[in-house]
Amino acid sequence: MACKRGALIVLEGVDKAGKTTQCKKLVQALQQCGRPAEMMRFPDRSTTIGQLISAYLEKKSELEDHTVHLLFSANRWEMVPSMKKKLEQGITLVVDRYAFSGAAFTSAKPGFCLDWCMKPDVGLPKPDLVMFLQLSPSEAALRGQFGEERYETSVFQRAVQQKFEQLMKDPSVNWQVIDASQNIEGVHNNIMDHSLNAINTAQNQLLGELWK
Ligand code: 2DT
Ligand code: MG
Repeated sequence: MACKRGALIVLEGVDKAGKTTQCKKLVQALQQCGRPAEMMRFPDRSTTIGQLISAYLEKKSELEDHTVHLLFSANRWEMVPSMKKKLEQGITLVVDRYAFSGAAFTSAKPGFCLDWCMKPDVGLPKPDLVMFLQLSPSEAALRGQFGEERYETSVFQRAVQQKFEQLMKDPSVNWQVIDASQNIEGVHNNIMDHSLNAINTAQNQLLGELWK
């Protein structure tokens, strides 16, 4: 390796846990201490596939449930070449949602099993660290109303939370549960500690393949 690779760091969690805020703060803090870092998010609504997904989430279109699941996965796969390139260049990627949201959200729908939902994402770049921002449904409710998009109801979010809990039992993934009920700085400090550890460890390891 010409230079040490960057780490693939993912933030997951239910709505209102603060994923996006924390991803932004993490990228800034890493850059400030001289570690190249960039933020990504899934779904990436900017691509052709991402626009189909975005219209579906905004309830401007209907898509069959298996179909939209595969589109979410395709939206990750289409980014893989650029992700690998950046990691090889030594850039740490901080990702707002990944395959875990994919499996948790679809498997929370009736008629889907977690195993089927994981399959399309098998072999994606494996995150060096996945932080789950843990927030109870009652604390999430205190942070305000859900939005207008599809899936933004407390009943569905509770089902999603249960699926995440099943996914977190997988010891092949480096899960860290973060208490998201603390203040923004407290959560950030926690996330920064885990991230610096992951960056140091990743430097000496090959990038893995998810769920393989
Ligand atoms: P944002 O509000 O973070 O833009 O998410 N989702 C996300 C899925 O159902 N499958 C996936 O693979 C991913 C990445 C979670 C938009 C919504 O899309 C859901 C919330
Ligand atoms: Mg949202």
